[in-house]
Amino acid sequence: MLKMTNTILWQDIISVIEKHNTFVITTHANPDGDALGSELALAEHLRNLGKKVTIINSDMMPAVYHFLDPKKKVKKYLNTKHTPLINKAEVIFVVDASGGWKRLGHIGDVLKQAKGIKICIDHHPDAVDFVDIAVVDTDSAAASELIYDLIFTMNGTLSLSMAEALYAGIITDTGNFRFPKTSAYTHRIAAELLLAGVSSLEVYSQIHEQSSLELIQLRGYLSSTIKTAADGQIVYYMLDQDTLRNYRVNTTELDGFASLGQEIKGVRVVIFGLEIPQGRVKISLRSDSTIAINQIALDYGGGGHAAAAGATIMGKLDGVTIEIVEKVKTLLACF
Ligand SMILES: [Mn+2]
Repeated sequence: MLKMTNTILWQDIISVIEKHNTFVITTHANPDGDALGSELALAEHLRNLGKKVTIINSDMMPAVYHFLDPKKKVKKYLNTKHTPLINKAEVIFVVDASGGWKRLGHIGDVLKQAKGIKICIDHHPDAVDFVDIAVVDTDSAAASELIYDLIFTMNGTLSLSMAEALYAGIITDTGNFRFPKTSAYTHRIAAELLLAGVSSLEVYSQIHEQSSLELIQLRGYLSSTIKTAADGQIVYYMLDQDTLRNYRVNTTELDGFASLGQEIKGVRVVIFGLEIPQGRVKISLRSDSTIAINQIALDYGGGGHAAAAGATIMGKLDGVTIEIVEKVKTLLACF
């Protein structure tokens, strides 16, 4: 049976929306398609209801998502400009993040102290109690599904731009409808979004077919460095800042590099180590869903889903990456 819209689930949030006028929407650090799609669709929905809405994030929007935001409604947090606005907001929405204020990047501390009613809408499995009202559904494939559900429950009108934002959110978080949380309900929502005018090819192309030649060549280089462990059940590879500079590629363009190893037959876990400034390594973990790798990420102060997780760790690129490979080896040995 298909999951049905749950009015009771949304009741508290709907009554807060009805009673207030100024809203701030934010999401996790390094926002992805689902984070941005959820923010943009929710913002437009609230504006349609006559509300004053500002979207403020700690980090910049990756260029591939600019097509969703031609009027540049998504702002990067600037202390002097946005702190008064955040303090004045009656309601603060946190979407696609429920792991606490730290997940939101440097804007988190400001939001934490703000007086407005705090609401969280998310689907991550490591939710903590940090807001006044939370709807966290770990069965949802994307936060965009939940935003769709809220808009639908409120009888909101779905414009083409809202539908595109939600569709972008769903395809990025489901890996184009292939990850395990992709449900019949996901496809039902997608159907509604297509009926609202979304072109699946156009959205896909905007997100996945905008690479520079250098990026593809870097992927070729990285592919040639892939190493295996545990009889090929684990693959791992790493990228340092010098190589990134040589290929003239930005850290923000590396979306999808973590799943590169998943295309190899027999691979259960992929570990991608990326050297980032200040002596840190960003570890991305992917699994084929037969094994949950988010606990390893959590142990290092990171988080994520069973099949896709990550953490930022102090240390040297090869040292940190090998350490994680060893952790995964141990984990695999237990299954
Ligand atoms: Mn998400």
